[in-house]
Amino acid sequence: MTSFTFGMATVPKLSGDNTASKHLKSVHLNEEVKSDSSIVSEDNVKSASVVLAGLQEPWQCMRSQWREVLWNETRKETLMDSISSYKPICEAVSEARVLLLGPVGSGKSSFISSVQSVFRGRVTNRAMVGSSSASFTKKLQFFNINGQETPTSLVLCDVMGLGDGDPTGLTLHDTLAIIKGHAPEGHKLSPEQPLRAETVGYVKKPALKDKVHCVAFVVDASKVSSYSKGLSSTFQQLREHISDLGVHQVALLTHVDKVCEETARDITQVYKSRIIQQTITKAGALLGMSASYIVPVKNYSSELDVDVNTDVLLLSAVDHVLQYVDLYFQDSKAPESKFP
Ligand SMILES: Nc1nc2c(ncn2[C@@H]2O[C@H](COP(=O)(O)OP(=O)(O)O)[C@@H](O)[C@H]2O)c(=O)[nH]1
Ligand SMILES: [Mg+2]
Repeated sequence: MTSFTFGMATVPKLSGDNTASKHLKSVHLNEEVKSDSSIVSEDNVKSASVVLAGLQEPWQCMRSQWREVLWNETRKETLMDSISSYKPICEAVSEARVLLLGPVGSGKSSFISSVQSVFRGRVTNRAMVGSSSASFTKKLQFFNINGQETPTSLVLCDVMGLGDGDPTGLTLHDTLAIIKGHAPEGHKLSPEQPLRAETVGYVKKPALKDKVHCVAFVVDASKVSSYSKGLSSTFQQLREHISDLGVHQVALLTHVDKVCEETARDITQVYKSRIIQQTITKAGALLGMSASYIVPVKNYSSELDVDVNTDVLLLSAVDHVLQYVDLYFQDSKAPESKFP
């Protein structure tokens, strides 16, 4: 069984505006620059603008957020209510299944635990979070996100990391089998034993409820520039196949606290941080995806207590994912649905 060492693939162009690049053109000089008398000559301001446009500037923070997020308890409650009351628009489906895909250590299991923690009001480690370079999660695990009182209709699916040439990683064949709904919960994934009709528990004729309704790619912001070319072609090839199945894809950019000190200190700075904006653009290139599909996330890793702003960012990511889940259900309801 081959792992993810595929050749370059052409990726279907997805629509959506590139918010990041739009905003890059409208940066203002910040206070720090204006107050520095060695810089404020007309020529220097001009050249500073050029440097800004080219993004090689040293100024880290913008004055206003390039995506509008309200950071307060009310916003958190609103998001929690909307996620708790979320129901798939297809009657035949009671739960929305979202598959998290990404390299080992990108923060897939941590994201699941973090979302669980938000609803529990304390940091828990439910999905197995690992620190080794090998995949901790070998089984296909479904995590039902519990709301404040009752379970939500959201199920996050955790699997081992993508192969990227690693023979122990998840294969394209198994990834697609999971998305098509053939894999039973708890199935132990192994590149030597690909999922097939003879596999115990194999779902021969998956219904809509058995399938994955949205894929969320998970990438580590601190590694976006160092991920291999092979991983990029793996992503792009995967995206092509997943798009053929009619499944929408988004991406979560984790570890944002590791790339921007300001954001590590205060998560509400995340949409003001130029470094994070640039990293989102880079992640878009890595994934072959417009920046508008990518949201930054800071998972709970070493914290003992939840924090309202981190909660808002995590819940906003879930809300973002659910929008694309809904699109899938809308597509599947359309009379001219071309679902395989
Ligand atoms: N600082 C920081 N650490 C993170 C974040 N997300 C995950 N981690 C850490 O990264 C490591 C790998 O995370 P894990 O969830 O096991 O990755 P997985 O292999 O994709 O499931 C763990 O030590 C986590 O605590 C994050 O957003 N920020
Ligand atoms: Mg994991």
